[in-house]
Amino acid sequence: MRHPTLALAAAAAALLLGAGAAQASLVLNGSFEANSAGGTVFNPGNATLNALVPNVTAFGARQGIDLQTVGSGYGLAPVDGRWKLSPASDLGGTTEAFSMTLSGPLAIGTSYDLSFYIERLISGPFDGGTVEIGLSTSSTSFGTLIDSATASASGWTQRVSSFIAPNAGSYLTVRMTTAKSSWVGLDNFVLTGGNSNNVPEPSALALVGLALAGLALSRRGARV
Ligand SMILES: [Ca+2]
Repeated sequence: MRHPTLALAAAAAALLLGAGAAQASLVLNGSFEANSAGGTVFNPGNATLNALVPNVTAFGARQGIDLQTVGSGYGLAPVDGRWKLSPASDLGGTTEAFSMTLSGPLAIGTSYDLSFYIERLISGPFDGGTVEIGLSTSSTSFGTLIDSATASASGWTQRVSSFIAPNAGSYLTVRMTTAKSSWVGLDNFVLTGGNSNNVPEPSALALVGLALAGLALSRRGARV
């Protein structure tokens, strides 16, 4: 690169990109890989599931969120690791719901990025459906709606969204809607942002500013 200010700007941009990529997810067990199950567990009661999967708390009125592993017979293999969770709901009736513990409370009014995978599962009248995502200060209540996703295609679909934290929640929550009899696979919840790691270093920002200023000056000079 011939222009020194351009090289400086490129270096600063690389620093910024590097800072973003290094972030760890705030969800403690969002891929459900930490668990003490020996194999797929269909229709466990909430207490049973909660004892099997740390940092996951089932709390819906309908109980039976499946913990599925490779070869369960329903849907594809988990998209990340060997385990996925599969909540269901009854048309117009009760729903399964769970929360995932975060590494700490989110900062109200701050932007966060969420990614997860949803899979359409079919068994009798239970066919795909819509999940709602919430942020809650309690492990056993849904809290405030921040996102939703529908499993309408076959296979896994990645859902990516951003939200402004509506409360200082320490729990990411999931519940099925009851517009139809629903059953989905879920995996790899990743939540980033909101902390100092996500804010560009002042020195990096200053580098970008200096580089841009230098570039503007050199361009102005070139025209004379
Ligand atoms: Ca997984």
